[in-house]
Amino acid sequence: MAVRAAVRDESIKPDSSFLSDVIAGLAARPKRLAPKYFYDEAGAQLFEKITTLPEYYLTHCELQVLRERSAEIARFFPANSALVEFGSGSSRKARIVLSAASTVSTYVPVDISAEMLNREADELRRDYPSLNVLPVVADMMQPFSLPPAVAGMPHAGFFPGSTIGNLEPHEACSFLRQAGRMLGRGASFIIGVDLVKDPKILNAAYNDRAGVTAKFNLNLLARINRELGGNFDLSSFSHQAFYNSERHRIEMHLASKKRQKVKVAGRTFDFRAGETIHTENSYKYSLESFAALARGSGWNPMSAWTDANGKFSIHALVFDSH
Ligand code: AVI
Repeated sequence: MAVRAAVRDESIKPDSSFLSDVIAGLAARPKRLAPKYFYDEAGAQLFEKITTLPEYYLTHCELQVLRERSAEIARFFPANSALVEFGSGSSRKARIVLSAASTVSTYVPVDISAEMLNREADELRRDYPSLNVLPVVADMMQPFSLPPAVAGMPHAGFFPGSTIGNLEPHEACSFLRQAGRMLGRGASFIIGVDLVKDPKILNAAYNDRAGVTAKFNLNLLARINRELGGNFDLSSFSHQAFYNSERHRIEMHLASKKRQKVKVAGRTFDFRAGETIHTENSYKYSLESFAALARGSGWNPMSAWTDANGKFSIHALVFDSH
């Protein structure tokens, strides 16, 4: 599952932050829930399905850019370097760049799911016998330590999928700074970023005809029912996703179809008809606005590539700050 440990936390126990975040989010005005809670097992499977949908161009386009530009991307990986992937999931995209980069001697996949990491690491060792694979179980949004074995090596980062778009721009900036401090001065960073485009294409990508994105969104309520003893009636909420052109983001919401009360962990929450829970933002950048964000976070934009239709971009950055 290539999802985005950025927005996933499988280690949640019902009595931990999931419960307190849900209670606080449903009590807030407007109501909100963090997108990292989408990714329980059912949510992760639904996301995998989303990446195969015809309307969800992001994955197809990013794979196209990675395949077409793998040789150019590989030039950003110095001799005997360590490639650190943030939220590695299935490492499907890393395989494309690793196959083109003989200079990478160590691959450090970072993910919150130990089980997936170890399984994928075994397969990578089998398929790339000369590659040293050193997985790290961590929440990549928090500072974490790299394996001591890569200490003296040049580092490069890899963060595909436009998961950076699920962060608020100020959070994306903190994430980039933190990654830069960890990877070190002179490190390169290859990042996938979805681009601003015709709202029709954006709206279709998050309102697919098969209804998978709607299921993915509603699964959050099902998860609250399963894990926190909630009594959400899923049929009385609907999926909403629309492009907010002022803020350059897709917003996802769950809208209450009627006036109703919902109980979670013994607490009651009132919904007005039409009231929504804001569940996700997915920011879209121009090549320039992402380069500006990178610059403001201590990174020097070096190259950017897009697919033939200019829908999705891959940026190469080099860390310039201390
Ligand atoms: C993981 N992330 C980049 C996806 C996105 O497009 O923002 C999550 C997603 N939400 C709805 N569809 C996909």
